[in-house]
Amino acid sequence: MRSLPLATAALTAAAVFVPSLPAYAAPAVQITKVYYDSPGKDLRSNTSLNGEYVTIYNATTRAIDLEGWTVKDKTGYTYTIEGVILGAKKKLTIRSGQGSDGTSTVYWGRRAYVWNNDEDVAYVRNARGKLIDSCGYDSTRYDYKNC
Ligand SMILES: [Ca+2]
Ligand SMILES: [Ca+2]
Repeated sequence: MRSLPLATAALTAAAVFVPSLPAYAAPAVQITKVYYDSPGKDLRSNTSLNGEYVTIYNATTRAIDLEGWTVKDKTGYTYTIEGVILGAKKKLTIRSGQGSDGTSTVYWGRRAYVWNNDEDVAYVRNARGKLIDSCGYDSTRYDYKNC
């Protein structure tokens, strides 16, 4: 039997495989908002730092254990989620400053901003480091981005 050239074989495999996938698979956990320019002057007060946040959303109908998941910016600042099981259709807000973690809000604990006012990208990865969702922006005309 004549073997197909490699490229053709790969193309054939892809042609068979792709149609079986949904046209668009929405991430199980989605970044819904990055509030990157906190209200008022950016004087690094804890209130101002906490005015900066990213919100993620469990789009599924089951709870997801976010232990070990990370939120990262373009520079590489990383927040690792601990002790949060996000209920079905629930949101978790990660504020940049310091505070007491709750079920719907957790604190990065930084004394400096994470999300650049001009442009940045938020990445959410699961505990195994797989990229689950990202949200980028590049405008100073707005203070936040709905993803
Ligand atoms: Ca500001
Ligand atoms: Ca940044």
